[in-house]
Amino acid sequence: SSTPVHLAIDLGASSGRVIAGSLQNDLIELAEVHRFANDPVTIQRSMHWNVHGLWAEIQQGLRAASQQFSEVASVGVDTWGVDYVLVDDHDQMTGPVHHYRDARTRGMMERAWEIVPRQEIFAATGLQFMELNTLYQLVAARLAGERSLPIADGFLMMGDFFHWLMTGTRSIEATNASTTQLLDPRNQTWSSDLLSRFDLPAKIFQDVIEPGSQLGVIQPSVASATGLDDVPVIVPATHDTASAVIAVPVNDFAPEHPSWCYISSGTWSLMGCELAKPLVNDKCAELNFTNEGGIQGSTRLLKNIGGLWIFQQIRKSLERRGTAEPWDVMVDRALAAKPFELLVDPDDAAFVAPDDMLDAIVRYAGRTGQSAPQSNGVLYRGALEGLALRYRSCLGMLETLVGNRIDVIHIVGGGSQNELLCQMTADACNRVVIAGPVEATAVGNIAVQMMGTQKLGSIVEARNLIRTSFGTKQFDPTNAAAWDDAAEVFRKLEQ
Ligand code: ADP
Ligand code: LRH
Repeated sequence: SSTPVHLAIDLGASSGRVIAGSLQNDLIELAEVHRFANDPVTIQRSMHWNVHGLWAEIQQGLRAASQQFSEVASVGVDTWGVDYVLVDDHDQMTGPVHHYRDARTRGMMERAWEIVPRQEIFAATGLQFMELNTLYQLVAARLAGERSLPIADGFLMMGDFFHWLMTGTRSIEATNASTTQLLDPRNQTWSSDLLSRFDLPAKIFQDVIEPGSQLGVIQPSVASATGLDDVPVIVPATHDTASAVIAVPVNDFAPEHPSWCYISSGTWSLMGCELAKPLVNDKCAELNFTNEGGIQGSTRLLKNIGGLWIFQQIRKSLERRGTAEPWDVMVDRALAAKPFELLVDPDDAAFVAPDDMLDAIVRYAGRTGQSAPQSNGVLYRGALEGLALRYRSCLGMLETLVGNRIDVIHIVGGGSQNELLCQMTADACNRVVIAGPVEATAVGNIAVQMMGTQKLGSIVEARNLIRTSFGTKQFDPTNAAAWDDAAEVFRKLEQ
């Protein structure tokens, strides 16, 4: 086609894709150009990302796009949060790229709090406490004396890293930088106090840039590998969750009294509200919610929930046993299974990185006084019901924090295709659920590229366009009462 396309490179924790987006008859049209798995690799006992493989896949996708479309207007990358790459003054990586599930951070929050008390870290950053945060990864690196840190000259987050490979220019984009727990959410500057007290080299953290800016163009070596000569790289909201939130199909932006919340549903479920400014108070700290950065200085007040990770890992376990089934078959079996036979708390520490998820769930059932699942249907259903019940708890906490009732839950991302989970969410939360778009992250990425090239004016305009461009599906609560009893049981399982 001859309409200019914008290319979103969207890397999730389970898969990556290159998606082309263009304006056709006043609607956004998407075309998936390339999709690939994103599987971690273990080197000795340490879990890493295969960044070389990802870069090869990205370039393959870019080449396919340059062959498929006559004009590529811009490119931008978004990825999962918290992970980083260190580079030296010779433009070489100084060490491996650790996966946030790598065991090196076990116990590191407690170690960090001995250096700077928990309340002070929260006051400085407004972030939820999770062992996987960049801060605890860097503390782990520092305490272990990892050599890659002192010789580093630059710190890049994953999206910044691929932008650097594409353009040769180093930058740190604001939304993903907000996941480090080292950035002040009120003015988007690095906390020099935290950096110095944790003895982290301040010089490697350059000032953050806002999404929407043009970083540069595809550099010659990459242009010859991909066929994308001189194509601008426009930095989107590089944190995948920030991009996904941009694509929530509502008609307002950062409302004062939010009547809707989102669940960005993939490997993780990120559930929260979009606010105009951070909410850094005691209640937020107590409920362990986070103030991550959104588009145009907005705040994503949210909580990380274990998400479809368990569902994905059940499938991996079954794959090893030669009995894995496709997602839709898993959902069908869960639908046919008896309700509330097994409840799995997605945030139980046992599920962060078990060697085998099936074994972990059987052990969990034993430990929590539940019977081990006797069929795959019960197993799948227990994972989904646990997730829906966790959403219910989280909704209650969110309403406490924002101080009003939330009427509608928007589910976006790959998990919005799981209609059983959407219905369970509506029932468990007793709220209307609106599902879609599925590729919200890529859509949000593309919308910011369109704003950066003056094709779209504002977030509200982008959202109106997104709403008309992509179908959504509504789920109304049906048997909320049945979930009240299950919620009682579930409350005892939550840690
Ligand atoms: P991430 O960005 O974290 O890699 P995605 O947003 O791509 O995750 O969502 C992946 C998840 O979407 C899968 O784990 C799976 O549970 C769910 N999913 C994908 N396709 C389907 C489908 N056809 N039916 C139900 N669920 C699906
Ligand atoms: C979702 C996500 C989430 C982070 C996690 C590491 O993909 O970016 O927002 O907390 O990955």
